[in-house]
Amino acid sequence: MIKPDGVQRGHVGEIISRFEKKGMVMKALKTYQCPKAVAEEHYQDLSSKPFFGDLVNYICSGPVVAMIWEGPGVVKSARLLIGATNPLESAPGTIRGDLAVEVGRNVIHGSDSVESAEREIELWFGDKAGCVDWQPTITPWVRE
Ligand code: YYY
Ligand code: MG
Repeated sequence: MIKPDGVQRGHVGEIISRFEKKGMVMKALKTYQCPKAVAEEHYQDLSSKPFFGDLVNYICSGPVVAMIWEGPGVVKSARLLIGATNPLESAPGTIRGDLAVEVGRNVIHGSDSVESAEREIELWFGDKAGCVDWQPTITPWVRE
C-alpha cells in the first residue's frame, strides 16, 4: 500500500515499476481514502505504541494506493524491495532507502507475513472485487 506521502510526492508510478520489473504480477489496485476505523484495524498490533495515533492520522491524511501483488515468495521479496522500517536504516536501492528519510513518512506499507497479507487483503479489498486472475504472456521468460 503506497502511503499518502508516496501518493502526494508522485511516486506511485516508480513504485509500481519496481514491483513490475522484479517480475511480480499485479492482481488488483485501487486509490482509497482510508477511514480511521480501517487504519486502526490495519495497525491493530501497534495500538499500544506511542506513535499509534499519529500513524493512523497519517494513513488517513490523503489517498493511498492499495495493491495486491503475486509472485514466488512475494511477501518476503516485497519486504526486501521496500527496505527497513526506518528509512535511515533502509539500504540504498530499496524503496524506503531511496525515497524516504523519516519513519513516520516511509512511503509504503508491505505485509509482513502470508497471514498478514491474507488479513490485509480482506480488510482493504473485501470480497476481492477488482482482483483479476491472470498471468502475463511473458511468464515463461520470468519463471521456470
Ligand atoms: O512493517 P513496517 O511498516 O516496516 O513497520 P511496523 O513495525 O509494522 O510499523 C508500522 C509503521 O509504523 C511503520 O511503517 C512506520 C510507523 N512507525 C513509526 O511511526 N514509528 C516507529 N518507531 C515505528 C513504526
Ligand atoms: Mg508492519
